[in-house]
Amino acid sequence: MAELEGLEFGKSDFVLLDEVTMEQFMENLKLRFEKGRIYTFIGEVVVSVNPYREMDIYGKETIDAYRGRELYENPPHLYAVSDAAYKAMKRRAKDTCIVISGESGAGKTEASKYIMQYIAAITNPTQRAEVESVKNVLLKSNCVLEAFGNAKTNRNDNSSRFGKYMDINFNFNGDPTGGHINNYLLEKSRVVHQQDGERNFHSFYQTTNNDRTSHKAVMSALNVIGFSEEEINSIYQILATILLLGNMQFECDGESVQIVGLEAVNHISELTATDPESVSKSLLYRTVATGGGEVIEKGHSEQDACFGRDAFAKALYERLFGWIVSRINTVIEVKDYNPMLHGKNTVIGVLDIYGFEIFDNNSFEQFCINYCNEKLQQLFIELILRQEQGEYQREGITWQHIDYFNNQIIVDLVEQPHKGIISILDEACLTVGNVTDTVCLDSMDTKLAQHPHYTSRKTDRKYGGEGDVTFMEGFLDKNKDMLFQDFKRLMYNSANPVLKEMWPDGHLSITEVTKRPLTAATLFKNSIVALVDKLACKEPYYVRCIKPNEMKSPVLFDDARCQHQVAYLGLMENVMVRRAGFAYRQPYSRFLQRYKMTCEYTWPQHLMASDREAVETIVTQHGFQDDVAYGHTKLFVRTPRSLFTLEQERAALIPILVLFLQKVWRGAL
Ligand code: AD9
Ligand code: MG
Repeated sequence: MAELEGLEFGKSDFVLLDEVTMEQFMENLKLRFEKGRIYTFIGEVVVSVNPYREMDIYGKETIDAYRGRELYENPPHLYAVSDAAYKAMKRRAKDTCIVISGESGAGKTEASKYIMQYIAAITNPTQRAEVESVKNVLLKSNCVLEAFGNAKTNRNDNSSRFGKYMDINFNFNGDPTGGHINNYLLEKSRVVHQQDGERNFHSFYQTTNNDRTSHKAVMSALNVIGFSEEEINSIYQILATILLLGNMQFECDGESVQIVGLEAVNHISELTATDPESVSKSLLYRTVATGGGEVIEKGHSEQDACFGRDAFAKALYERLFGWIVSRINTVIEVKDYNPMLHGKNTVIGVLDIYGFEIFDNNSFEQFCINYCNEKLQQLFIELILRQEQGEYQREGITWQHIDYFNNQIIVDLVEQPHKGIISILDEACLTVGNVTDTVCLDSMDTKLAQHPHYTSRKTDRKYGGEGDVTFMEGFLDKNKDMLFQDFKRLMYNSANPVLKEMWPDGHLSITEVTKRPLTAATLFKNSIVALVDKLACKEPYYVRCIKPNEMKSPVLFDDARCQHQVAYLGLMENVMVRRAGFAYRQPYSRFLQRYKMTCEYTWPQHLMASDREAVETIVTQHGFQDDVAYGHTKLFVRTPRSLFTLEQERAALIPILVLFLQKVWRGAL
């Protein structure tokens, strides 16, 4: 529980609410937002509301105030959790992670950057050059990843269109020695199509006049990270290629399909260091192996050619992005680390991943993103409960079970083998013949009709388009994620080694390609399962971000929108779990230090056998002995009211005490 700020700012920890009701929760959240207090604790979880304005709360002074302090010693802040994660890592050699969640525009990416800046600011006090350089690369990587992975959407001008998990490695001194970035499901469909009012990835505009300043920053970041000139040129050649593909048209002269205007082909061949014939061939034909083992070239229909062109453009971008991430990883990878010599190499992971998304038009991407959030929610519930339970056991206190909605049933609905939505989708994608999105939906309706959390247009006729609807249209294509092999071979045969490196699978000839690649949903599922495993073995810290309104306004608190987020983030459950047993706990020595002045037997000095005994004296004197439990090292308080009494008394005593001390000082007493 945070040290109490004045009550005019609301309660700095939701566990201190008089009653855990949605009404009280919202009232407190709103009051704090209006008073410019954008952070509030739920125990060790930080709830953050996007202020949509610059706040003077991230500077050096604030960093100094939080450095090395305990969570409850300062008002709630991102720095408080960052420091807690850092301390756990440093003092107890624990791998920790900070999971940041919330919907689009809620402030996750900004939070992740403040967290990284904080960690950078408090480490390497002796300014060792090699550590400084690691920190610099870690910080600069954000700028590059945002340029290539973020875009303006209708929800957020700088929306991350990929999920990011970054591990920062530390040596025994607690200084960063390197890191590793995992990226998840880049929304590559954006390369060829954007909804009204949205833009393509920032990178496409940064070479033109409107985004010049960001371009400079990206170039400088690429240089700092260590990208060579050849690599940087290749990046921009690929972007130019994608732009050319975007303008490419096909026409059919009745017999065969042709590319309109061959300059584009020549230009692409120059940019990609391939020959022009191969470029046009891969755009107009596909190589197929017949049943008899014969290899033939089959001309595209105009529709196939457009499909192939778009798939190629998307794949070029996706591979470029993946390559940039892996290139950064080779730079920040921890090298020459010898655990025998250097002690345990510990890690803080920072997860900034897309939150729940519900648009008017929800498609495959939203399905994947929301599935990922269900998985993380599952982990959140499990870990928070487990952590609480662990603490009570360690302290020898009886644990009381509380009920919460276990969303495992939703996770199963999506990922169960054979029966889950992903399996049904995959089955439809692997079936030869004309399986359409509608046929696949029929199959789901049959198989999942009985599931309590499954509804579809067929099983629920009152749907009519309002509410949270996901459209099946395009699902199968996005899941198959097909790219004609010819493009892979074209790129693999490029004379540009950077480009070639991005397409290692292009070395296979058509007869060698036997295995069907895994579908997009299955690949995503596998990566999320791996992510959850990674997080599950770390000590987790959470930042839950809330978007106050849809207008990007610093003054508007949209009650309904906020309440919706509080509900799906499970924040009420979080408060209840935290309060189920004991809302508040503190080591005896610290409790004593704070409240000893409220009891004549402990102030100024207590003469008891132990801190615990002194704490017992304070508790009994204030009459809340029935409201506490004594752990091995900590005092546990069941209801916040008891603590309020103490806090109020302490607040009333401080001015008297100050006066008293001043008098002593001046020799008046
Ligand atoms: V998305 O899921 O990637 O679309 P995020 O990452 O949750 O989303 P982001 O961090 O990008 O949202 O925040 C959106 C915008 O809100 C930023 O560009 C800032 O203009 C604004 N913002 C967010 N957090 C802060 C803050 N702590 N202080 C000031 C903020 N402005
Ligand atoms: Mg973001």
